[in-house]
Order: sequence, then C-alpha cells, then structure tokens
Amino acid sequence: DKGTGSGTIVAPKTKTVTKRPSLYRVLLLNDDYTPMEFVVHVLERFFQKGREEATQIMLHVHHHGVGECGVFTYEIAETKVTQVMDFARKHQHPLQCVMEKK
Ligand code: NFA
Repeated sequence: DKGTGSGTIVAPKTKTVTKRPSLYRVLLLNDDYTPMEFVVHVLERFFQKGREEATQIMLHVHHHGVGECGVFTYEIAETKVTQVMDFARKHQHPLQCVMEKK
C-alpha cells in the first residue's frame, strides 16, 4: 500500500461511521391501589434512586399520573419494564411501567 517515505507500509485510512443509539424513557403510571412505599422501593431497587429522589418521583407520578424513572437504550429500557412488571405482579400490585421513544 502507500509508503511513508521510510519504506514502511501503512494501512489506508478508513472512515468510521458511528450512530448514537436511540434513547427511551421508562415511565411509571399512577393507579389508585399500589402502595406509595412499594413504588419508592421499585425506584430504589430497579432504577438506583436514593430514598429522597425516589420519593419525589413517586409523588410526581401520584399527582401528575405519569413520571420518568430513567432514560436508557432499547434493550436496557425493555429489561427495566419487564423487571418492574414482573415484580409488581408478584406482589399483586397493579403498577404499570412503560417505555417511550424520546
Ligand atoms: N396513587 C397510589 C396511592 O395513592 C400511589 C402510587 C404512586 C401508585 C405512583 C403508582 C405510582 N397509593
């Protein structure tokens, strides 16, 4: 291939095209029955929130009907939704968790 003038053979430059992954919001939906403490626990356990932020998010969902738990790539968001839905079902709470493209 092209020389450098020193006799050393170097590989040709190649252009790398990277694409940023699409991002998805994971949301919790309000309902009338899931205990507030359970929602706080979900936010701590699956979204690594501290007690204070988890409580703020839970109260936001309680008052506004929906709130964001985090933003993730597709596969991570899907995993969070499944984990939360399985955990809520196991404890017989109607809590709903969904994802939406940003
Ligand atoms: N609205 C529920 C209650 O009053 C609490 C809740 C908050 C449920 C956020 C779901 C999501 N027990």
